[in-house]
Amino acid sequence: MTQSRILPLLPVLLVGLVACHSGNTMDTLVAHSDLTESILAIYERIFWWTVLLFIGVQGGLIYIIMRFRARGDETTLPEQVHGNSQLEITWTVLPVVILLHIAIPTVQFIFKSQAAPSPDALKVNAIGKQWWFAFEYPAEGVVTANELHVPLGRQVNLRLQSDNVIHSLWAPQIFAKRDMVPGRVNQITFKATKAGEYLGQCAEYCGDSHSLMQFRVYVDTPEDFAKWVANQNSNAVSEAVPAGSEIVKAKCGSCHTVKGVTEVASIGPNLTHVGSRTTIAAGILLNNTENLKKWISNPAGVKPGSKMIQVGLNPQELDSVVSYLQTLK
Ligand code: HEC
Ligand SMILES: [Cu+2]
Repeated sequence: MTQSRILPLLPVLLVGLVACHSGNTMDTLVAHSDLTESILAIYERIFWWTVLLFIGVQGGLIYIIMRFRARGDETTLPEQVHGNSQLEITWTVLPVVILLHIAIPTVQFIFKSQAAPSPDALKVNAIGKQWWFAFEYPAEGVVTANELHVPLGRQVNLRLQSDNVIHSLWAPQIFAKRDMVPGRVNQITFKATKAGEYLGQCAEYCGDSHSLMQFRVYVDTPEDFAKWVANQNSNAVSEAVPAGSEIVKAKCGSCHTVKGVTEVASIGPNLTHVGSRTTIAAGILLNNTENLKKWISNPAGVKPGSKMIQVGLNPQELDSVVSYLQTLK
């Protein structure tokens, strides 16, 4: 529905066309939550008023140019008129009506978007780090990174925080941009309306690797979400690669948590179920053997300024660490 109303706009939005292609899950002209659908509806309303005004103003201009142009050998000025109450009232009242037509739904939406979440909303703490996102589900006891799973059709209340600089969480099709400010908790509440995988990006400059600070939102069916939570809740302790497990405990545990193996540490992403994620390093690398090796052997080579240090590992140690991490499903 929304897409079919948007389609006729596309030829006009040439610039947008260059940047977007179908399947781009950061396309702001596609909405998949109650929140983004409301925003898009207001955007469309403003867009069509703008089109109408453009046609009106340009049409009037062309009419006046044709109607009042000098004809033949005319040399005298036409009759000079000062003031026209009818016209003046029209061009005052009409903009007021248009602005009200935009302002009323906008203000209504602002109040709606600030309303308290319903008691059964899923609560998630979203914490901006340099340069990744931690997602904590207090009631479910789940801690993960860069991949936010939410159930389809249930209200989600994100509590946005930061313990360093200001970040901004933005997944254009699922929720609006909102800042993560140190020392306060901002909230955003939404209900996703279509299952799928959506891209997000930090939208507030936050240092060297700001542009490499991405995340994904997975809108799961309620059954898939329950399965995901159950899996995340289990300890993924794996006996398969003991050498890897030892190294992670000794050399990575000061920054990373692997539940049941290391102490709790939150300088880096929780690795308890790192093997179940599709990407690593805040959405910029696919989670595969080659990329895990590339990342662990030289984090700053992948992300300038990375807060993960280069841990000296020989090739054999690297192999066993990577094999071990891959068993942590
Ligand atoms: C000084 C703290 C520190 C140490 C020590 C450290 N890391 Fe990290 N690690 C980080 C930080 C911070 C990130 C997030 C970097 C980013 O995405 O910008 C990270 C990210 C990762 C990721 C990507 C996880 C994801 O879901 O995106 C993996 C895998 C990883 N580290 C493995 C290791 C391993 C294996 C070791 C030990 C050999 C190790 N780290 C040691 C701080 C550390
Ligand atoms: Cu950021």
